[in-house]
Amino acid sequence: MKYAIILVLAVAATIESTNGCKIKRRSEFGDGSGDDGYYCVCDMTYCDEAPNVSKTTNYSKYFLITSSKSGFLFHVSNGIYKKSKTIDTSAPLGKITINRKDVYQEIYGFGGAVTDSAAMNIHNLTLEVSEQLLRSYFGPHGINYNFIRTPMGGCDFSMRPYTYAMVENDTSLHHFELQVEDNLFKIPIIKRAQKIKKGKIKLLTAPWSASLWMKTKNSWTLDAKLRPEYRQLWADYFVKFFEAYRHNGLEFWATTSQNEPENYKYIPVINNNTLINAMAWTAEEERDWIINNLAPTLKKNNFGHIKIFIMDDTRLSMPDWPKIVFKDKRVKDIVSGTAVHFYFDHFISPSVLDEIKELFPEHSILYTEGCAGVFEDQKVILGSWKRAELYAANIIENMSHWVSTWIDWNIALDTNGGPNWIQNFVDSPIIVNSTANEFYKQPMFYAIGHFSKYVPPGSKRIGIKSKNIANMRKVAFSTSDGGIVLVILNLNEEDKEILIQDPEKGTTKLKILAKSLNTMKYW
Ligand SMILES: *[C@@H]1O[C@H](CO)[C@@H](O)[C@H](O)[C@H]1NC(C)=O
Ligand SMILES: *[C@@H]1O[C@H](CO)[C@@H](O)[C@H](O)[C@H]1NC(C)=O
Ligand SMILES: *[C@@H]1O[C@H](CO)[C@@H](O)[C@H](O)[C@H]1NC(C)=O
Ligand SMILES: *[C@@H]1O[C@H](CO)[C@@H](O)[C@H](O)[C@H]1NC(C)=O
Ligand SMILES: *[C@@H]1O[C@H](CO)[C@@H](O)[C@H](O)[C@H]1NC(C)=O
Ligand SMILES: *[C@@H]1O[C@H](CO)[C@@H](O)[C@H](O)[C@H]1NC(C)=O
Ligand SMILES: CC(=O)N[C@H]1CO[C@H](CO)[C@@H](O)[C@@H]1O
Repeated sequence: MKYAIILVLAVAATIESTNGCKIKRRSEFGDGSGDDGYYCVCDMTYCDEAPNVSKTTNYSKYFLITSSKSGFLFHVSNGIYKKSKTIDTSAPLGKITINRKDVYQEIYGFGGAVTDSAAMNIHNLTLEVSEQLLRSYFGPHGINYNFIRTPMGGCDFSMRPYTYAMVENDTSLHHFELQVEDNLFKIPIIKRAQKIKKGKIKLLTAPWSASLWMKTKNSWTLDAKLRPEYRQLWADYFVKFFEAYRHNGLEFWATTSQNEPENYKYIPVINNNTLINAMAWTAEEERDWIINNLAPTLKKNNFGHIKIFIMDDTRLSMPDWPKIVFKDKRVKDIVSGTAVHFYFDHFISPSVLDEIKELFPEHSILYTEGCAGVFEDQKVILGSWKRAELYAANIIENMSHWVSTWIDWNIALDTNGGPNWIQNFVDSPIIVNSTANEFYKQPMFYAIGHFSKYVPPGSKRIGIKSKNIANMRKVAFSTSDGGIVLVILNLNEEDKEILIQDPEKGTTKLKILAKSLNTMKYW
């Protein structure tokens, strides 16, 4: 794979918007891929909001929020459920039936990552515009994010590789210190987000690599491991990190023990030159380190409440990794669950998630990282509807297989999809153009919002049955604000009429636009 910087040259035309924002269209002449769509420009003067729908006294009424390749962005309409007899169900229409009695996993929420790069990009906007950006994710008129993942030290989305223990052989961690990336960028951005969200954001972290002197090879990347003699020191390092963030007023909800411990196996298959920050572990090593070092050390230092998740890697590591860890009875009260990344999902059937959930029902499954543009030459594509479909299909499919949380990668990147010290550029739901002091809400932003805004934390996935709905994806929830949400993704090039049936409400006929994502919500 080439990691070339490819600027988006598509000619953008401003058109009338459906939600008040200045929207631009990716030109048909872009790259001939037909991957057309619209994105919204937010600047000093204007930024669109995610519409709030709330309970009405009208028992039959539902709201339908629609975004589409044809230019709808969170467009709200409504309709009413009718008693079945009054609807002509003779035509061979597709049909989706809600089954409220079939109750599955709890949804903990949605979020994204505040990497060094994301925080620097946001910081590069004026205070006013950057506040709009943060409100778009975390504000009452935004898409209701309640998770932030932030790396413990440097990752590829940093300007340089680093840790908090750069002084060689500092085995007492006497010189441990947060860096300029934390102090000037990540901590202020996370605190502003917390303020907007009134402290309700759950923070997660993971290290990408230990200091070079702690590793078996003098290398930031791939198969270099933690030296066995530094296992306790590495647990102490986690405590130092949590103490330093606590000192800055930030508490963590969870940690994983390592980001992508198996990426030494697959990164070389994609790109032999990638120096991605990494540290290799086996499942057995990770399990024993958590039991012997991390968990007792956190407990002893008043961080025992921080949840520990394992793996934090792609499904290529499943089902073996969680099996090896969870079969050991000692982890039962120590490890909360498995963290999964969405790259390579297409290689392995989602049934591995069902298998793990069946074997170990007490351990939850979180999606902790995913993004578009990893495998394509063109990193940032403004207005790509295909990438909105990728996100929506992924959330729908994964939540249908027991996933409780869906956390995006960088919450904001620049127009190249960076910065990234190894030029491993990718796309993001929000692209910042600091030269113009504006940012662009991509179709991916609306795609996540169709779930995160309308399915609040504490909701549960419920069952649905369907027939005759080829090329449509769907998932339903019973929401913690007392409602029902049905999300439907239409991948077809044509509009579709389908019947929606909820035995408690009746039946309604919906017109689902070609290439659209729809959230139906009612109480
Ligand atoms: C959205 O609606 C809910 C009630 O359903 C309400 O609690 C909340 O304050 C509303 N948010 C805004 C921004 O109006
Ligand atoms: C419920 O709302 C629908 C659509 O707005 C309307 O046609 C209907 O009369 C309303 N029913 C009641 C009882 O208000
Ligand atoms: C921030 O803006 C400055 C000046 O426009 C630019 O040189 C720098 O690369 C930007 N930083 C990031 C992280 O984009
Ligand atoms: C650190 O320890 C290693 C192994 O004992 C040693 O080879 C190296 O010279 C030490 N480095 C410093 C700067 O003391
Ligand atoms: C990486 O190097 C290995 C060994 O030389 C080779 O087999 C593989 O095809 C290379 N992968 C790529 C993507 O170039
Ligand atoms: C960023 O803004 C500058 C200045 O307005 C503009 O020339 C450039 O085309 C913008 N970049 C993108 C990708 O829209
Ligand atoms: C575990 C799981 O269901 N993964 C799915 C996530 O979504 C992608 C994209 O739709 C699928 O390819 C995966 O199978």
